[in-house]
Amino acid sequence: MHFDILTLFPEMFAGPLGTSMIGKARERGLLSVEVWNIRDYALDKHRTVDDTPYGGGAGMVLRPDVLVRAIEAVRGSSSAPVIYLSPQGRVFNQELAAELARLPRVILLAGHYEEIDERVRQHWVDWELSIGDYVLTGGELPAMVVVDAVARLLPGVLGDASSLEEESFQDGLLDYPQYTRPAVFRDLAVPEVLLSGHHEQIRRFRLKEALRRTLLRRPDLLRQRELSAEEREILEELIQEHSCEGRVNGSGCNQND
Ligand code: 9WO
Repeated sequence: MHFDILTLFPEMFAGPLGTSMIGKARERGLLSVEVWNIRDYALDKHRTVDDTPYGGGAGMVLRPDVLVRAIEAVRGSSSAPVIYLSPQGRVFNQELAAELARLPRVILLAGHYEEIDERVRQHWVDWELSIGDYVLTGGELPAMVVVDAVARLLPGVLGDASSLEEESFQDGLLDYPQYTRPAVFRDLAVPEVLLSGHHEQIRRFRLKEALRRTLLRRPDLLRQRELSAEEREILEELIQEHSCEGRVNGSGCNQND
């Protein structure tokens, strides 16, 4: 898969996308990332990329001629979608990451501080994505978040095929708790079942703890997800244990209770 990133700050991307799993995956040719400087498409002597807003007011606006020159140069004749990172976009999630991972190429447009001219948004941007309900100084960090979330889904990137399989076992649930040696640390014991070697009991324990965390911390995720018969049975047990019936955001039914 290929990512093109259009930005005014190309140097921001070197570290995060050159290190660790993503850096290795790029070296191995499993994915490629090209970072383009929007300023290279400004043609005047001072390489101006922005201008004052029509109607007045604070801030500056990225010029449509410069942006569109950059977008068209990078896109060429490809049909890769242009994705603008903005707080006004659809909220990015795992499902969208999986959808993007099926595409051969995407173009990420990261603005910085100022907004883009609305005509570019309406006629050249295909998708507008937000990584969450907060405002940043620019779309660069969100662009890196999208690359990271999508890249780890590409075949071979995580190396260990079972990590994704494991994840899909509990797709849409929060992770179960993990423990490592020693079995007792400062009087705190690892749950007995994990030392037992009973694989079926361990599987059920993990499923129950994943469901417990999801019920207590993110009940909204349970409402979005289909549950198997076993999961529904375990959830009933949990609702009893925590007295959560009908008040999943009430006392005893929250994180840390
Ligand atoms: C800047 C500004 C200046 C004066 C008046 C109004 C203004 N609005 C903005 C503004 O919203 N700037 C954004 C900064 C423009 C797009 C790039 N920026 C950005 C992206 N901030 N936060 C994001 C972002 C993207 C995806 N998910 C979360 C946050």
